[in-house]
Amino acid sequence: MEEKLKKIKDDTLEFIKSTKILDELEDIRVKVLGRKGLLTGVLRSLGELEPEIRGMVGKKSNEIKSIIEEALKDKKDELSKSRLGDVISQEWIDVTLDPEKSARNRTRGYLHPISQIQYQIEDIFTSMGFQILDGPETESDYYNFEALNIPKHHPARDMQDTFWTEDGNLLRTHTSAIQIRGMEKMTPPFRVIGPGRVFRYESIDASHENTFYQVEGMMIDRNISTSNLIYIMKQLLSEIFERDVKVRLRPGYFPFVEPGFELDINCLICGGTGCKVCKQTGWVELLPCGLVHPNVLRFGGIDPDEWSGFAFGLGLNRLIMMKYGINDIRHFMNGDIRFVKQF
Ligand code: FA5
Repeated sequence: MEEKLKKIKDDTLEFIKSTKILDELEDIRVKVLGRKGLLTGVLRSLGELEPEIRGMVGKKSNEIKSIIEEALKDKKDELSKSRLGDVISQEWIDVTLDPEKSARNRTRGYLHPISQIQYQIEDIFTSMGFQILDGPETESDYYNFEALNIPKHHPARDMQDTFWTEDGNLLRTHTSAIQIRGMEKMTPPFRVIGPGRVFRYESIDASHENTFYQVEGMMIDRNISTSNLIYIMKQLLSEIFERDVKVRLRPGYFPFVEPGFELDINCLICGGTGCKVCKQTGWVELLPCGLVHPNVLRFGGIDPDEWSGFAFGLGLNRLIMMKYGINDIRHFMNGDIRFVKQF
């Protein structure tokens, strides 16, 4: 019996020493100390033993039970600690890090309101089947003026004061330059928008910048009329402002559209009573537009007898000013992070 007890003890301690798996400790506990375990069996059979060895076997069994329990506890502590170490070193998310104190929380960036509105407009138009085009900020005279029906020495060139480069190119004065590039690439029918930054050699005031943002839009198809234009413009404004806004359409002159319109919005800063943003008129020019001039279609390689279209040029800075009640356009470019953080 003594030998049997020694074997139970040695085998169990050897197993506990060698295992690296936490769950196996429970298995061996059940196998040796459980209700039907090896050592429990010995203790249960004490009554069948000769009285002279019964005391010795009982005492020895209880000693072995204590030794095994102790060894199980020590091994369990050891494996638990090393498992935590493994988890911490393998997992890249430290769930114990305090988010309030973490550097990541403090250095979070913000999308500029112009980017936000541009992405929103892109979503609105792509959901209506428009594709997004890009174009260069440094443009040629051809794409910015000539192909838009503004030949050299045409008085309409004075409508947009221009930054010229020494090699005869220019900083694009409007995103309409993207129109011709689009027509050259696409086969009608098509719908495109071209968002981007534009530059004008202008004096700055509450509603004029020398660097600002526009989104150009163009739809070419058979039998496009002013009704198509008005429908799309209304759709755009109702989604942007999420409420009814008062707009007016009045004749406007742009050499690249015929007829041309100015779509003005009732000033949301002063409610139409007059302020420095609307220059006391109660209205803000927001969205010039019109039906594409046949000459412009020809420049783009499109037959005006078969195809027609509308185009518009939306000023993004003024749109955001109206949406959020910002009373000075200079906030967009002054780099003050407190302004950007509000959106
Ligand atoms: C144009 O730039 C035309 N290319 C728009 C167009 C496209 C007309 C297609 C017809 C068909 P305009 O110069 O009005 O038009 O500028 C368009 C918009 O840009 C204005 O309504 C206004 O919202 C904005 N904008 C113009 N000048 C400035 C400026 N200096 N500062 C800030 N926003 C401006």
